[in-house]
Amino acid sequence: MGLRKDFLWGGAIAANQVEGAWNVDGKGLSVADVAMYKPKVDVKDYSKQVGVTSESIQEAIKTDDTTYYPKRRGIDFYHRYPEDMKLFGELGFKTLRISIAWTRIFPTGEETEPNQEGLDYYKDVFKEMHKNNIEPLVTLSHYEMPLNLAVKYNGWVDRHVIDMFRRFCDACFKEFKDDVKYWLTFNEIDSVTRHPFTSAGIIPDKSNNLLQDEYQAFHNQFVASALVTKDCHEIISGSQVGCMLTKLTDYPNSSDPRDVLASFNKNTMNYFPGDVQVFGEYPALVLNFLKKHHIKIAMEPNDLEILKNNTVDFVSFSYYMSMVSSYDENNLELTAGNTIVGGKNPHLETTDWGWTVDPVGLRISLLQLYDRYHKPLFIVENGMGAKDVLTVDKKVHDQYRIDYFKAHFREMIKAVDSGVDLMGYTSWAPIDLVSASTSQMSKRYGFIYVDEDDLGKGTLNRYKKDSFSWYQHVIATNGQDL
Ligand code: BGP
Repeated sequence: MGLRKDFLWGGAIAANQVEGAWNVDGKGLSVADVAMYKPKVDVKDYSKQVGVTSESIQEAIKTDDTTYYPKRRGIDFYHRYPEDMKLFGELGFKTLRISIAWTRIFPTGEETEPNQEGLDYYKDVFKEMHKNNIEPLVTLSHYEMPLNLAVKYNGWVDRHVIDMFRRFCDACFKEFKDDVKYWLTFNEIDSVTRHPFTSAGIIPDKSNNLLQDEYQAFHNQFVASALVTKDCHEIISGSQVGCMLTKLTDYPNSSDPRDVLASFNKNTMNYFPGDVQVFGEYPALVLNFLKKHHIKIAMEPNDLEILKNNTVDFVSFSYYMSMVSSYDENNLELTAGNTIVGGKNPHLETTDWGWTVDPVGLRISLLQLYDRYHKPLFIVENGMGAKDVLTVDKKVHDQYRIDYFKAHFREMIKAVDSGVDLMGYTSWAPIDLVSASTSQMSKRYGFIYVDEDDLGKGTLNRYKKDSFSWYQHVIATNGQDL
């Protein structure tokens, strides 16, 4: 048994966390460009890390600062991608997951013609990938919608955004039809209710009814995802389109049936966006939840048909941690709660950011997803954020990262041996980058160290960590020698 021969080993990054060059070659402002690095916020307080207000956006628009807006500078991948791609080639990557910044192609989202400079940039990135024998896997929307659409329309709450997104995607499909076969529509689509601004451009203080707006945004994204899946299949023959979910595997805190019920409820809400994209319909339990909470989703007459007829080819997901639920005696029903922090699990260690380390949870997740969806799976994010130390001789001894991956790969292979159809694995992230939630550089994930600190100081030089040659060997032996 073991992994398939053409297993797609690689790494995953996102435009807004690596590129920098936030205001060059016609790029417009994206929601990521106004995300602040907040040194005083507790790294374990997720909601405060990603929160924005109308006021904070206006302040951000007025300044050219990159010190406290680190996603504007990234790791300068925009200029250094040939060097980085060579390193990925050296690692033996079969694939690299990147995203295309919508604002490089349509700076405000409302233009009718694409920005040629943006298209040319990605054309060259793909050329560089192919030169290194790396197959691109491209996310169309990874936390970087045009800021203009957030400010003007409250993001995905407004149905007009569907047409604008479709225009952007179609421009990409036409331009890159000979370069890219594998596409993902929305990164971690379930995150709309976790961080509505980053994920869907919803500015919470502009919403009279946030829950209502979030579910409307979900619906509009589902329809958009289905329509661009259809377009992609039509424009690029042989293309494959996947959904992308955050797998937040939840365990009951005890065998008390009420804890089991609470955990079931949590998992049901976590599965819901995947269910819509794979089965092409809303689950009955979620429809009932919406009704009970007086959430009315505005739909066009043929929306449900669009969803039904354009489901995804494969299911991709991120896996970082598992969670634990205990019952709340006042509420044993489904709730919108979609947090990433649950109760403590005494069996598991956590990272410095409070994320549990649970390799068996990856095996469970693979089995659950395959059992539920019967579609090929793709792990497109998994990794460990850590505070690495660069020694004076420019080494990083990250045995803890090797241990983390080793344990996860063992469980991944066991799941495959149980019959799960797994297309590939891309680590998050092969190179240090700006953290999505905390905007820190010091939450490092890479096999490649980037000399840059939280405030943007450093040479930006790249150094191979100990884990670099280890991962290289794992890929070379197709996971047989860990
Ligand atoms: C996922 C995102 C990524 C990424 C990763 C790690 O939610 O898709 O963009 O960054 O998590 O999270 P963080 O950067 O917050 O540590």
